[in-house]
Amino acid sequence: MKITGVELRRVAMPLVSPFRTSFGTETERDVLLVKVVTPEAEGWGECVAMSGPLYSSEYADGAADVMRRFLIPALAALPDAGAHAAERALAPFKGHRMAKAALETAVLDAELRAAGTSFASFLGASRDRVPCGVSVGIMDSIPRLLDAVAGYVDEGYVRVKIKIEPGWDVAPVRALRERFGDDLLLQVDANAAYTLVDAPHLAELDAFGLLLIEQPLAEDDLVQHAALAKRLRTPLCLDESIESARDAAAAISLGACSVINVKAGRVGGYLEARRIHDLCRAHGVAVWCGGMLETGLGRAANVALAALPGFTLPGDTSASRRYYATDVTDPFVLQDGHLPVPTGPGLGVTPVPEILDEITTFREWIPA
Ligand code: NPQ
Ligand code: MG
Repeated sequence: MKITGVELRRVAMPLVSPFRTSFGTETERDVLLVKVVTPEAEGWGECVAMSGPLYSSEYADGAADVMRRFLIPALAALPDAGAHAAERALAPFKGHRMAKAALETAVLDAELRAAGTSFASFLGASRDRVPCGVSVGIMDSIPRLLDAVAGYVDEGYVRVKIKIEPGWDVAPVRALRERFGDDLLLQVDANAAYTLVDAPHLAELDAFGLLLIEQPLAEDDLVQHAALAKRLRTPLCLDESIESARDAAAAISLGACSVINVKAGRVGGYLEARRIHDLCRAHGVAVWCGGMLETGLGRAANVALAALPGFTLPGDTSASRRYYATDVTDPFVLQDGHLPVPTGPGLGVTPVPEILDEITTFREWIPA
């Protein structure tokens, strides 16, 4: 499979409601999509970088730049560009994992479409549907949070995660327990908003039977996460800190976490994401599939990944309408709290051309 060229596309997708985290408020998803063209098939990838470097150091314009200057030329030089060859060709370039993941995913999609194999079957999925959780942003008040969560529970979500930050943590969790009871699967995500000084305060969350607390401390501090984990009964989950299978191995050895949020974009692609799954499964560390407000393209790949046997906790694999009134693909619709794993070749979904064109803000063709 020789690459003919790559199309970069920026699309603007308004969110159905603002999404506030400890690092900011998003009202629109500004996404970079890539399409890899080969004589046999086309493949799609979605770059999960935000428009600004707030969740991680990567950002959409930076990802597009490193793709066009370095990553796409390296792929274009390959005589036979499968996903494994693509991963090897991109490895010499440091960092830029979200940019690499988007390209590797597009190459894999093209490869699998040509072979008639689905992402799920390529990755080793063991289920045909996955249970879905929902990530709920920081709200202006507790009544608003309770209303929002009630809506999601009514829709059927099997697990709720709320974003927390200093000043919005124990009280909202207590209110959720009072309103929805102890049976609601509930977890919290701090996106690195605390320091180890907050350990006694975070330990107050132990009273509420949370599934886990996600990324309480800085992304580059496994040692302090290990110290914090010893002081909490709530299982500690890492997100931003885990950028590779090597990071996951280090975190497990250090006792920095007992759960890992796997996001293929954050770790450089679905091949590395699967390695983290395999490593965690061997160590009895639970994994679940995170989300980055993906369009239907990224969502399809996430749902396939979440169908692997080691994904024992519900993921942030929400339905399209959690974020978007109109998705670029046929929407993912929740059925009894689950999403169906796509079965068609590759991602099993394609962008609807008219919708894609309508939301495109920038388009560039890079010939190989
Ligand atoms: C997390 N995702 O687990 C991330 C953070 C996040 C579903 O909670 C635009 C693009 C806005 C990516 C907001 C969820 C985002 C984003 C939050 C990612 O930490
Ligand atoms: Mg997170």
